[in-house]
Amino acid sequence: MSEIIWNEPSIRKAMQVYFITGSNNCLKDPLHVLEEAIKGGITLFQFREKGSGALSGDAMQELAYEMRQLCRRHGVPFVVNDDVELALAIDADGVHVGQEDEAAAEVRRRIGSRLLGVSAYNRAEAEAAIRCGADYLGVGPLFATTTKEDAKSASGLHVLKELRDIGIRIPIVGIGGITAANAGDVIRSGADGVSVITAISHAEQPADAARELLQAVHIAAAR
Ligand code: FQP
Ligand code: MG
Repeated sequence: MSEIIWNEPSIRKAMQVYFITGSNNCLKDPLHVLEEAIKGGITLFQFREKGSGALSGDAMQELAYEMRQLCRRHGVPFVVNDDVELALAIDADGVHVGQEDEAAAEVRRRIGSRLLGVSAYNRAEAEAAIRCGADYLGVGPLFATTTKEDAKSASGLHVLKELRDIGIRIPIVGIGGITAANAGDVIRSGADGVSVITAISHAEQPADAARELLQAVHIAAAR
């Protein structure tokens, strides 16, 4: 059984550098990329096996299980994208769902106290997600991204500011086109952390990329 007891400080901390990947996002062995990212200090991981060339069936499950074990060995919490069944089968620490996925309230019912993340593009989606029991919001795409084929257009950082201005306090991770160069702006606009695929998975040295992101988040959060 997933042994993590989530509370607001531990969720906020997990948001800092939230790495998402699947086999088709990686230029090298995805397990190697994840191991390097962990060495660099990622604070949360999401398994997202999706898009062209993605694994399915046993191969997908096997990779998910190996990644789950790697995260467990290193004390990095592990979240599954979209697939509640898979998350329960491999005892993930949480599930992330978007607006087109299984309803957040239903996911909450199925996963109990595991971490529940919900994507929000605007104020209405954010408020609905909170009502459904989300533990954190993934807000974006903030900047242009090519990773997700069906991504909406970039919202810009003002969405984060708006959510904080109307009094939303729940942990928020920014997503979409984030790099070490703009991560500080994301934090200063109100996010607790940054979520990335490409910035780490396509890096020459994923460990260095993760370290640079964490440093940018720390510096911005300290101001
Ligand atoms: N935010 C986050 C997180 N993770 C995600 N996977 C998404 C947003 C996007 O359902 P969704 O979720 O809109 O698209 P997809 O299932 O293709 O990823 F907050 F975790 F960073
Ligand atoms: Mg989804």
